[in-house]
Amino acid sequence: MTDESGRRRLGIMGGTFDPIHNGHLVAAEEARWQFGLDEVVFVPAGRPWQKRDVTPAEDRYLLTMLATARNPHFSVSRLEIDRGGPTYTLETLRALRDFHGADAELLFITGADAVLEILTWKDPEALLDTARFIAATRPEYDLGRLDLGRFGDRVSVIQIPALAISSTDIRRRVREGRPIQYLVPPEVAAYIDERQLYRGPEGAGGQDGSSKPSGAGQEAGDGD
Ligand code: DND
Repeated sequence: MTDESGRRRLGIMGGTFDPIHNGHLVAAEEARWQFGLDEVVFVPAGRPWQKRDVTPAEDRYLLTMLATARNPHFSVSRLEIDRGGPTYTLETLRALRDFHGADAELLFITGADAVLEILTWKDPEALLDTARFIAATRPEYDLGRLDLGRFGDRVSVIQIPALAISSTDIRRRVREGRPIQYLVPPEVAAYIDERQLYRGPEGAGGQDGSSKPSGAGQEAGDGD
């Protein structure tokens, strides 16, 4: 579907995806449907500078490929993985804008709580100029708490079925030998099992196999 001015609508689902789970997939699909997006491009972050001890990018990329393969409207980009250096969404959006030109409108999909964190990302004003943001939240969430007024019409909120799934919880479950079936696509569960991901203590495997932080910032919280 095109927008009023005939442009394609391109959804961008950025994430650390460590691992990707059904919450991410439901948010992307609901955004696609509600906004009539032609395509949703999943962009696994290469070096998420606000997180530490992230699983190697190639594993997260393959997990994302496996999780999205069955949806013809989903694709995966290596843009951030191949770019190197700390991952800034602004650079990604600018690259996509340069590639697609005026023919596409960019809509970046994120969790509703996370949208407030945009203010901590690199150059939030330029970000909001470059793309519109779709913030996914659960039904009956008190939207007043989100205080989105400051973003004007650049952020739209959509409601998705409550999914208390987080990557943090999935990593914890794998470590503790608890099931992750139905929380992630079966292909993702099989890959995690085959590659023995998330078996060691949290924080044991950094981006290059070490445990050093990827930059200043917090550890992964439960909102992932
Ligand atoms: P996360 O590390 O939160 O990804 O990163 C989200 C995006 O922000 C990535 O594209 C990052 O590169 C970008 N970022 C972060 C920090 C700084 C900068 C950029 C910068 O430019 O300076 P997760 O894999 O944890 O989550 C992916 C998305 O899915 C998030 O928006 C999260 O809120 C959302 N999500 C859910 N949505 C619906 N239901 C659930 C969800 N769990 C996570 N259950």
